[in-house]
Amino acid sequence: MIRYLTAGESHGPALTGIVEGVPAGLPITEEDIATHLVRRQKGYGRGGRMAFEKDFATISSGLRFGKTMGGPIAMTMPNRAFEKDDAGWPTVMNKKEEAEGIEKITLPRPGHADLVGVQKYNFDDIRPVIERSSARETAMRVACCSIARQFLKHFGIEIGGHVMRIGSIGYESWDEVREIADPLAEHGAETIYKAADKSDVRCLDEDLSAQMREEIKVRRKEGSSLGGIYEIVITGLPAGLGSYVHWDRKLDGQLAQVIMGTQAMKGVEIGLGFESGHRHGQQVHDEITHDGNTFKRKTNRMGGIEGGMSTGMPIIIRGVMKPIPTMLNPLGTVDMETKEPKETRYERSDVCALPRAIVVAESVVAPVLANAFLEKFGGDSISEIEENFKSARNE
Ligand code: EPS
Repeated sequence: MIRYLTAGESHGPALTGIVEGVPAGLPITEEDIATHLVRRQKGYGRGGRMAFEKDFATISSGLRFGKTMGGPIAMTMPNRAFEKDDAGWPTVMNKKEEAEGIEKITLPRPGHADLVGVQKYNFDDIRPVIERSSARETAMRVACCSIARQFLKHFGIEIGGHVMRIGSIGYESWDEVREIADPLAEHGAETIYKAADKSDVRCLDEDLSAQMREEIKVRRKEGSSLGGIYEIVITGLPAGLGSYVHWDRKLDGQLAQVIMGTQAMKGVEIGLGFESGHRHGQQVHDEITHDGNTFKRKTNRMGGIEGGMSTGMPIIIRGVMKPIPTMLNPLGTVDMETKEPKETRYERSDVCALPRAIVVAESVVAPVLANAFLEKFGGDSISEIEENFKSARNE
């Protein structure tokens, strides 16, 4: 089973990652990983930092002659901000000595991990909370998950996401989204992300993209921020991954956890999701058909999962991201030291991180899907898994 850990602070010297459980013989290059790292850095609404970070994960173990060896894969990625910013991070984030005159941050931002983080870990300064709760960590998460993504791709399983809504601008209905996304998904879900990447807000609809950009511009001027809703589609997954027999083996439950485990996410749904509660049964369930070769569904409102198992139809996951809590226009808070009411202070931040966060969401589902696949067809090497997969399909 594939698992991974990341380490690192937003303004520390580097991020580190270890991926364990990847079968031997999987072709991987640092450039494959960089594809999604570069994508994660792009998008309208980002702040100043992405202008100088050049995310690239250097692999220091686990590969030989371009292929995995079955052992842990270790990666490092420097934070350019550590040296480049004039904030003096080597002093502020010094691992040994405390310097004189380092300003304590004592004004927690509503909606951020700030206040509960200091309460939990008994700090008198928000800095350590900011550093690890920051979405900077997602750079290494994307790198780690890209390896699982590469594994899936090897077996024809593709992942692609697009933005559905930013603030008040977005599609009106499920059908409207299906009309634009489903024809692309027929060519594999990567077609979706490649089409979405043509828009700097990662929306498949040109008119909506222009309106979303405008909405971000307006909120930036007002000193506010924006979140939104996105959709991740997965194609090529065979039927029967996951299980109904225990709660923790349900594929939808496992997918929901990794989406909710991503910074700033406040909700997740599979397929029609919450809208199923507004409709009656005839309008929700997907009629079963058979094309002479395999079972299909006439529609895919269940989002490719029934009973916690993949149906063989594309998996459709939607997530909602809250607006970033760091805003130029302040909100009311309390100074942790004096307990006096104050206004939040501003730090450099993105206005809308959704077009970037979508790459993180595409990435985090990959190890879950890879593990569901390995559970059924698993082996220690890619060739062994290929054999298992072929024989399960009677090839
Ligand atoms: C983040 C704040 C910003 C973002 C950062 C996440 O960083 P800074 O405070 O240095 O400007 O740019 O995101 C990244 C650095 C990244 O790579 O995604 C935060 O507070 O979460």
